[in-house]
Amino acid sequence: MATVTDPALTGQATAKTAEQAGSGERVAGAQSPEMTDGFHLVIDGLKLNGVDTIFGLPGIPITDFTRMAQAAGIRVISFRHEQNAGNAAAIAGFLTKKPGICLTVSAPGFLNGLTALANATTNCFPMILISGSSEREIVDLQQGDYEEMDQLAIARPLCKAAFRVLHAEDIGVGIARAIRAAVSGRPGGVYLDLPAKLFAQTLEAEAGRRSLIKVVDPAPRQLPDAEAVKRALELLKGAKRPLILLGKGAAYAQADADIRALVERTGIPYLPMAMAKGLLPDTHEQSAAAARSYVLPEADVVMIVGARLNWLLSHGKGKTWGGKGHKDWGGQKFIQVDIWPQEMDSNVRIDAPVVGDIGSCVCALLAGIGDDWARPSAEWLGAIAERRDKNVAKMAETLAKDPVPMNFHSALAVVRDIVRANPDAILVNEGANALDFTRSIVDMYKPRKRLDVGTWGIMGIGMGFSVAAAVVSGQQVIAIEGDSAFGFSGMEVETICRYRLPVCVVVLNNNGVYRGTDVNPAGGPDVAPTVFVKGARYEKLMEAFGGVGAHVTTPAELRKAMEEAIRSRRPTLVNAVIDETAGTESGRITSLNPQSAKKK
Ligand code: FYN
Ligand code: ADP
Repeated sequence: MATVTDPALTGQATAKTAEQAGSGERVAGAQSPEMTDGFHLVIDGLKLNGVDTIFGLPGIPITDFTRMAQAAGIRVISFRHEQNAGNAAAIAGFLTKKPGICLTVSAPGFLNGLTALANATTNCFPMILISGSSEREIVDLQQGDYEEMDQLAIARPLCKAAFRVLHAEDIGVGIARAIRAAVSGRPGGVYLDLPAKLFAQTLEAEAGRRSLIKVVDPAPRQLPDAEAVKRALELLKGAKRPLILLGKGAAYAQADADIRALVERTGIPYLPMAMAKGLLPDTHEQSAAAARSYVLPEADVVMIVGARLNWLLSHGKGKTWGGKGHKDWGGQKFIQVDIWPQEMDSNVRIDAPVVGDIGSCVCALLAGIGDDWARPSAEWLGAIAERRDKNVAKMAETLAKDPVPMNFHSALAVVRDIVRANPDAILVNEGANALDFTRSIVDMYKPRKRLDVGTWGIMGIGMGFSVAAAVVSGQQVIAIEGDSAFGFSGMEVETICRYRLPVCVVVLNNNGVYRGTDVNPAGGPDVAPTVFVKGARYEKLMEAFGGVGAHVTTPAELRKAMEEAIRSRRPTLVNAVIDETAGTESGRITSLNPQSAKKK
């Protein structure tokens, strides 16, 4: 426990008289008790609960806190924008199953961190946004305090839980509540509001020590009901065309061996969602990723493990699932394994809900799958293999081409080889075309190695995710960025250089949002809204901070630059010039763009 020696308490105190003794006041010459304060209680409370890293951005009222935290041995990673620090904390939570900590200043800093907090909650990533805030009594009277804002009220609708601590003796409870809320049940984002005055409040060190809580079993196992498991297995056993759908919840659960055993022991084909790729190697014979639009409508029983039937899965209905119309169900029977009971029936009927933590649920399911489990029919497996092989062959043909200028396929064919040669590297991926092409072209081989835009399709996670992935794993990070997406967090290349992180950023530069070919329909001097400066040299940004910059126009140059980056583990940015006509509007979700009924 860090103590503070308060001259006000030490010097003058000794002069007090006997009657003060009665009043609990110190007797003349008595040793003044050790004292602590809000700064140190927060630091000690976080350390007590295993927090070893804080992602943040110093400023009023938390700058001294960042210094003291660093002095106390917590790694403080400072960013250039709070949203990136928040994204870093969120993905650290996904990778470690411990809440990632983001620390911001009040009001605008808090708001900048809020997007990341809401994204973390949407993606079920455990993180805690800790923000300094202005004084309650002034805010509640709206008297115009410095950076005045009721942050607690603003954060509440955007996260899983939100708390404010007003008294130093409550800091321990505040931190404990935040940690338990972030990781228990369905993980998510939590906001912890610490008004500026709290940091300077003092408390006797012993009382401070006693007020801190080491959270016991923050994410308790949630065992599924045996009847539910039995019902699910019966449904799966009776399936003619079964399919297992693995989502990022399954990746988060860190039950890799059991999930692999569930797939391999049943012989059932599986479809990984983007951040579940690598739970089993994408080259696995049971992977149906390359036959996606065949297996979804054709499957008769689908077991969903840690995924939601949200927009990414067309809400479990419509043409994607063989439904006639947009809202028609496809007739599949669904088994859903999820820790969040309310996820069941969120879009279509779940015939066999299995509520519990994925580790316990898969374990219970495996216990019911004996060696006599009937594997799927050769007809079903054969039909999938036929579609998959056709798609794989088509892809291979496209990847073998070597067009000039380079396009997404010829550039990503290199990335595909690089990731195959470095399966422990973590791939961060964002953009529209840069995202969708990378997802289907670049195979993943190990769990939790692909980090992308997730449930919201959010742009801007690139550099925050890359910094956190390198910091918490020590592994090489490869960030495949669309040029527009990169712009959202590009300034953090300075942060990557400052901490000498092994991050290789590849900007797929096609001169604009989606592509660089739009023209200004009004014919004026301004470029079209989606078009950027032509021939931008993004690599210079990295060089500006002492990192390595590479400007490449061919697959061979790209391969050389990436191999050198991985060999040296130096911060590197590869500006990969891509054909500006390559790519489609919004990648593979063009249909989400509303069309004007008015004829051009
Ligand atoms: C997949 N495919 C492959 C492979 N993997 N072919 C060959 N080899 C391999 N390895 C095939 C797959 O079977 C599909 O073909 C096609 O490639 C696309 O597969 P994908 O990408 O998995 O599936 P699809 O249909 O695009 O999935 C819909 C989706 C996905 C919405 C889940 O597009 C998605 O996750 N999009 C995220 C979009 C986003 O968030 N963008 C950021 C905001 S953009 P067929 O089976 O023949 O169909 C801001 O503007
Ligand atoms: P994807 O985007 O890959 O489809 P989603 O983020 O939509 O995945 O879904 C993840 C689901 O996994 C959420 O419904 C969440 O409640 C669930 N989940 C997350 N962690 C666990 C866990 N440890 N045990 C059980 N379910 C989990």
